[in-house]
Amino acid sequence: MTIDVVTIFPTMVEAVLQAGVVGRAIAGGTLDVKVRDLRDFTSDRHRVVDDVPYGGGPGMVLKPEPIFRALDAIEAERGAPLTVLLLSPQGRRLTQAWAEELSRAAHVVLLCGRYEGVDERVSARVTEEVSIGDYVLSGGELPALVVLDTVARQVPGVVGDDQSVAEDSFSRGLLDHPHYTRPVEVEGRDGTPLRVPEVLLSGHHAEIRRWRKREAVGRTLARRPDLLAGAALDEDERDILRELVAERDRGVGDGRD
Ligand code: 4HQ
Repeated sequence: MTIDVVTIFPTMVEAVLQAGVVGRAIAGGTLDVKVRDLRDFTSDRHRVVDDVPYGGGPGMVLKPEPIFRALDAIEAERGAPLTVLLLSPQGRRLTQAWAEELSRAAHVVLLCGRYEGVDERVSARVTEEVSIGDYVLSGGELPALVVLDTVARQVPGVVGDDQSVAEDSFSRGLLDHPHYTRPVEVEGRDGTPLRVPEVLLSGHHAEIRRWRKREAVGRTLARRPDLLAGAALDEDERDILRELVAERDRGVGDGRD
């Protein structure tokens, strides 16, 4: 998969892309990321990318022509119409399901805005606007990196173990179960022993699987009940959910708070 990122902060984007799983996928050629400096597509001596808003008001707006020239250059290189994703709080909210869909594309362009936003006429070249959530950031670079990371993880070969990606809790619409590692006991703030749940030390793999399902379903019911409507639960998980809901409705505590 190839991802073009158009930004006025190419070094910021490149720095993040060096690290971790995505960095390795780029170094190994599984993923091709091209970071394009929007200023390279200006035509004036000062490489100006922004201007004051028509109608007045605070802040600056990204000019359309450098963006058009950048997209023209990418399109000429690809020799095909582009899928252009503009990062914007006005966009469609990014979900795991959408990220999985995007990962099946051969190519996408991530267009990062800055300042108050992008001249509206750029929308003529935008396939879809993407929001990563209802909060305001200083620019589209961090959202673009979020989209890139979650899409890249779904590309075969990017994460070492394809099975772990497929089984990722969010792919199934559930929160994850708790994780523990050594040592088996650590000391809490007031000296209370904090132990790993006994079942995980038992070596009973069927019991461990059941415990993890119960934890995942229980946490989802307690913290994100909205997810359950769209979750792909297996038969065990559906049974567990029915039990937990019945307990909740009878007012039985589960020790979660
Ligand atoms: N911004 N999800 C403002 C975001 C954002 C978000 C990107 C800040 C665009 C102009 N993008 N610029 N939240 O806050 O995607």
